[in-house]
Amino acid sequence: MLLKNNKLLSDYTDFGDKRLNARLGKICNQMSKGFGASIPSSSRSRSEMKGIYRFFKNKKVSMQKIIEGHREVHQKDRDKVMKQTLLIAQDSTTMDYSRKRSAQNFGPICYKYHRGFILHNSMVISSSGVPVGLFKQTALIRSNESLGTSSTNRVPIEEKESYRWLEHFEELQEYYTPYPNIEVFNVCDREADIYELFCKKQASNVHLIVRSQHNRKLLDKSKLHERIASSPVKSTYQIKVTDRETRKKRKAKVTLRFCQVEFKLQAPRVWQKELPSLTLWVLQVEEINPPKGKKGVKWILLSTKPVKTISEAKTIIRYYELRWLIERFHYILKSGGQVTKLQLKDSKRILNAVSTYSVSAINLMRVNYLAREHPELNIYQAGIQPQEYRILYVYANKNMDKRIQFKEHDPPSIKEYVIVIARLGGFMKYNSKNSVLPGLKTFWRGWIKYEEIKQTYYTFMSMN
Ligand SMILES: [Mn+2]
Repeated sequence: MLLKNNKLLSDYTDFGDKRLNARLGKICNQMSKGFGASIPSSSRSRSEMKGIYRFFKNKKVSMQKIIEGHREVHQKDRDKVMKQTLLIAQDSTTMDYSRKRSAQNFGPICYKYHRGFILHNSMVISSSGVPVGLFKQTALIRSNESLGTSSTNRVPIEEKESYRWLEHFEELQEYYTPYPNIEVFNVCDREADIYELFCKKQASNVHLIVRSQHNRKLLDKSKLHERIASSPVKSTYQIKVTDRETRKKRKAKVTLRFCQVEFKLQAPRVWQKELPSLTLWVLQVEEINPPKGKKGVKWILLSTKPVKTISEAKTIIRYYELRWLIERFHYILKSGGQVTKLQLKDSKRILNAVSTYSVSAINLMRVNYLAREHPELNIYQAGIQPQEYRILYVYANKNMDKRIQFKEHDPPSIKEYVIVIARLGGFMKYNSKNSVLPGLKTFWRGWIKYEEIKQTYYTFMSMN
């Protein structure tokens, strides 16, 4: 699957240089094989390693170009779809390079002596909860002087760090406006509760779902949070929530409230433009009787899409729940991909490497979540080549379990395929009937081993 995708990647990437385009595809393949390993140890030869370093330092290569190329791969059929809903989760994560060679080329993060950058991502997720790819990726490198001044409000939004949320939102409106058959929900956490962001909404097929942070004053002088809390409960139902610390899922019984609200930024300051008033829909889910010692779920969400029925409200809540996947992406990129261990010298090379690793990380996540959300899909439908599946199954049959049989005309489901890969990574809870799925980390460990096995197989084949 990765191979197939990466071949396509070079067809869509345009660095203005054909050889460079082809290199990106190759390098993404390379990175996914050694995902989590250093560049020298994932290279087969010195020249291959040097090739990667040269690619990262090439003037024509940039974070933007890499992600745009990748985006054209996963969005290539956008003019053919009849009707589709996409979620795009936006979020930031800090990348700490304090103890690395590149530290001086970055800026402060959190504290003065911590150095690195803020990575901001927009990640495309299918409405059934499968990661599709990245839409946009930007890096924010602070200047030394900026530290400690970010709390001041006395600058126009365009000069603020939080402008990144608006920038990503504007680009995705521009991108999807010509495709009215695709409905897009941009899903953000509390950090994005920015008045100016809501004012940017124009495209009728692109909506915002943002978790509310500020208890804003409404046009009728009441307050947003009190207003929603006092509106009638429309439904009581169960949702699945993931515990932040243990990452275990549990069922939560919640009440659901929603209503329409109108507000306007009170008396704009001199540095603010006169902004229009906003009509939004506010939703609240609140857990009834959370388990002892747990802080129950309570979300207040703002939606630019009208919410009139209970089922529309539940859909918005579900989309917000799926925002969790971007946190998983940041986790796998940092802890699995080990991108903060990179020992490249300058910041440009690091940023290019981060984007390349990001493409690999998201491909890996996609296979894993496809198995969770569409377990019955057969692997051919999921785009996996018979050859790849054959290598895996022959190996597993000989070394792990006699029951794992390769049957060309009776391909396994994506769920079984993911479990067999994860077993290479030490996943033990396996029986063919009622098995749980592996976590991302185990899957990723198995994936690396699987890549090695494939590599060995191809090497031997080429000798004959
Ligand atoms: Mn966040």
